Order: sequence, then structure tokens, then C-alpha cells
Amino acid sequence: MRISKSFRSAAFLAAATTILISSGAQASVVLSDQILLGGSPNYTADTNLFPQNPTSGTGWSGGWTGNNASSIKVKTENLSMPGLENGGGSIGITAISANETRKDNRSFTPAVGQGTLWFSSLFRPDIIQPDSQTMIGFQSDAIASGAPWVDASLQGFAWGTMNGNNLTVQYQTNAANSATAGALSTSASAMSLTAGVTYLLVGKLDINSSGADTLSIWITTSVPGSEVLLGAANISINSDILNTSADLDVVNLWLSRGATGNSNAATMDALRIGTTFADIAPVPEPKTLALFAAGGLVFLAARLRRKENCS
Ligand SMILES: [Ca+2]
Ligand SMILES: [Ca+2]
Ligand SMILES: [Ca+2]
Repeated sequence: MRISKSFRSAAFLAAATTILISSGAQASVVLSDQILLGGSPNYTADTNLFPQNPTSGTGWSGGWTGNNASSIKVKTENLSMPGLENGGGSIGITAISANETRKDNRSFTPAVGQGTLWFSSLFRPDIIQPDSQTMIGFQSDAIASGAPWVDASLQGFAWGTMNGNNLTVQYQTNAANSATAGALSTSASAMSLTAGVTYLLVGKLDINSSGADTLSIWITTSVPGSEVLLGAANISINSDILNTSADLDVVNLWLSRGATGNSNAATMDALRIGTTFADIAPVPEPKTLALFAAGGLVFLAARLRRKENCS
């Protein structure tokens, strides 16, 4: 009887530890949104992204705002990638007329401005044109009304396609110097994206509050199992992306089309920010394992009870 009790205590401890471990792995998630569908608290499909304000994501503060004008919508289609936790639908950016722009943004809290940050998003260019841009920004502010994408006040960075097929990152170059801040730079990867292919974009930002920060970007078509398996970065940037007084707390979605050519279109999904690689590439397996472990403990407890009843 005494042994059974201690065994049950051990089983309870193990179960508690399992729960602690699984919740501890999520503790450093800053932002996570899979675009889950079904209406409040989730997104409503086939409807403009702005002014939706679902509470199913993690980290958001308030709803989407912007000027999507029916060109940025929630779609029922999910951008799935084997091994990446992502359900529900996605965000679709559809074509616009010449010389037009669309932008939607949403704030997250708390703002983050120090240490190491990881970012990821699923990105599928649906139409790629030479004079059009579809970008996702992780930045200090929303794009001001009427302002162009390259707004001097924006710190942080953005990724997507800009005037061509190559994955492009645009970033603040001199955040700490108020006299020259705003000279946003563009860095195009040598890797060309193919329309219709779903990419996982991964970013790692090492913030140096007194100078140049380091930003590494990876472009993959499958989920890397670990930080080590990411290999060499596709784009490496050393620049003062974020200064001491600015924090990242806004996600900006952006579509523009120039006077020539035609319009880009793109699908975006699974927006994530965290402080570890595991935060931005969560795999469904550990959850299943935890469930199995919990199931095993229930089975063990039942067996112990049976044993007690028999003795
Ligand atoms: Ca999704
Ligand atoms: Ca801000
Ligand atoms: Ca800095």
C-alpha cells in the first residue's frame, strides 16, 4: 500500500513535470498566429483582414488595421509544410492596379528590443512581377498613412519579393543616428523564388543596443529540425537595424505596384516571433509525445489501482 502511494506520487510528479516541460518550451514565444478559422475568437474566412481582431493568436495587441481595400483577405486555404505546426487558413494578397499600394498592420506586446530574436513566416509568391512588392515587416511602427514602404521612421526589417523573383530583405541601416536614420537598405538574396512554391522564411536578429546588429535570413522549403540544420544563411546583414530607444512591436504587410508591369500576389501564413529557434519552428510531434506520456501515466495509475484492489 505504501509503495503504491509513493508510486502514484511519482506518477503525478512525472505528469506535472511533463506539463511543465511542454509549457516551458512555449514560454518565450512573443508572437504566433496560424490564422485559425471559424469566427470569434478565430478569423473569418473570405473577409478582409482589416478590421478583424481575433484573439486566437498569441501576443497580439488589438486588431488589424490598414487600407486593405479588399486586396488583403483571410483565405480558407492553409499554407501547410510537413512538420510545422500550422492549421486554419492563411492571408491572401491579391493584385492591385498600377501605382497603387495596400498595407495592413497589427501590433504585438510586449515590444522587444534586446537579446536574440527569431522570426518565421510561411510565404508563397503567387504572382511575381518586376515592378511590384509583397513584403512582411517586423518593425518599430506601422507604416504612416500615405507614406511609402521605405519610411525613415521605421526600424527593423521586412522580407518578401521586391521587383523580381529574388527573396529580398529591406532593413534600417543607421537606427541610432537620428540625423541619418531612415536610409533603408535592400539586400536581395541570390536565391530566386518560384511562384506557387511555399517557403519558410527564418530570421535571427542579434540585437546590439549600442551599434550594429546581426541579421541572418534562411529560405527553406522544408522545416529544419534544429538551428544547426539551418546551415549557412542565405542573407547575412550587419547593420544598426534597431537602436536603444526603439522596440519591435508591429507586423506590417505591404503590397505595391509600379507604373509599369503588373501586380504581385502572395499568400502568407504562420507568423511567429520568439527568443529561441524552437519558438518559431514548433513541430507537432512533441505534443503527441506528451499526450502519449500522459496516456501511459493514466494506464500505469489504472494498473496500480487494480493491483491495490486485488491485494
Ligand atoms: Ca494557417
Ligand atoms: Ca512601436
Ligand atoms: Ca543596434
